[in-house]
Amino acid sequence: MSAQQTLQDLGAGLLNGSVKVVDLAAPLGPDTPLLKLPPEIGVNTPEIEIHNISNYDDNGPFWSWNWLKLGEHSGTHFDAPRHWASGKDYKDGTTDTIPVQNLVGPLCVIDCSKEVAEDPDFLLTEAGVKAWEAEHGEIKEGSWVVMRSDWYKRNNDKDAFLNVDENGPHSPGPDADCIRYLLSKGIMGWGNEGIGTDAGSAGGMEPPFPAHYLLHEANRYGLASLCNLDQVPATGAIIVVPPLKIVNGTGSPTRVMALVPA
Ligand code: 23J
Ligand code: MN
Repeated sequence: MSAQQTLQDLGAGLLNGSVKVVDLAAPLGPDTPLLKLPPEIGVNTPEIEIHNISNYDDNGPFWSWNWLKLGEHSGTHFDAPRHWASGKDYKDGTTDTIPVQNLVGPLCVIDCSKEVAEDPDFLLTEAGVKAWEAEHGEIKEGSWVVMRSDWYKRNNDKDAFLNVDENGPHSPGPDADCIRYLLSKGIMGWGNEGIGTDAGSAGGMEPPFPAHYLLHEANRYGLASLCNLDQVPATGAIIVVPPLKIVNGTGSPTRVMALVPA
C-alpha cells in the first residue's frame, strides 16, 4: 500500500471513528503531583502556578490569557537526552533539536497492572519483556515501549501517587537490565506511569536512575506520568509525543496521545 493510501485511510478512520485518539496526558495545574527529591539529593522543580493576565476585563476587554510558572519536568512530560549527564553532549539531544520524525511511532504496551496491584515496588525485568514478546511479537527497532501499571489512577491524590514512606518512594518501573535489553532492540523511547521514567526505588540501583542514565546515554527519550494506557492495546497503536520546542530544553510537559483501533 502506498504511503498516500495509508494516510488517506488514516484520515478516513479518524473521521469515521474506527481510529480513536486516546489522551495519555494528565491535567496540568497546581494540583499536579511533582517529584520531591530529598534535599541532600538536589533542588526540586517549583510548584506549578497559573496566573491570569486578563479575563475580558480592564486588563484586556475582549480576551483571556494566562502565564505559567512551570518546570520542564512537570506532570505528563518528555525527558530529552540532555536531561541526564550521560546524554549531555548530543547535538540533537534537546527539545529544540530532536528530529520530529522520532516523536511519532509504533507503541508497545507492557501490562504490569496485576503485578503492581500486588506490589507497588514491582520492577519490569528483561525476562518480563521477553515474556511479553513471546505473546505479542518481537519489539521492532524504533518502537516506543511503555509500562502499563494503572498507577495513573492515583493521579488525583499526590500522596498516593508519590507513595513515600520512611524508606523512600515506592512506585513501579524498570530495572537496569530491562532498559539495556530494550535499548538492544533499538527502541526510540520508554514511558512509565509514575512521577518519572524510573521506579521509586531507582536511586539505589546501579547505575542510579537506570532509565534516565541508560536511555539518555543512548540518545533515547523518556516519558513520565503517562495516563490511560489501559485504553491502548499491547500492539497496533501509534504514539504521538510532542514536547514544546524549548530552546536548549531538557524536557517538556506534553499532550501525549495514542492512535488506536476502535
Ligand atoms: C531529576 C532527578 C531525578 C529524577 C528526575 C529528575 C525525574 O524523574 C524527571 O522528571 O526526569 S528521577
Ligand atoms: Mn523528567
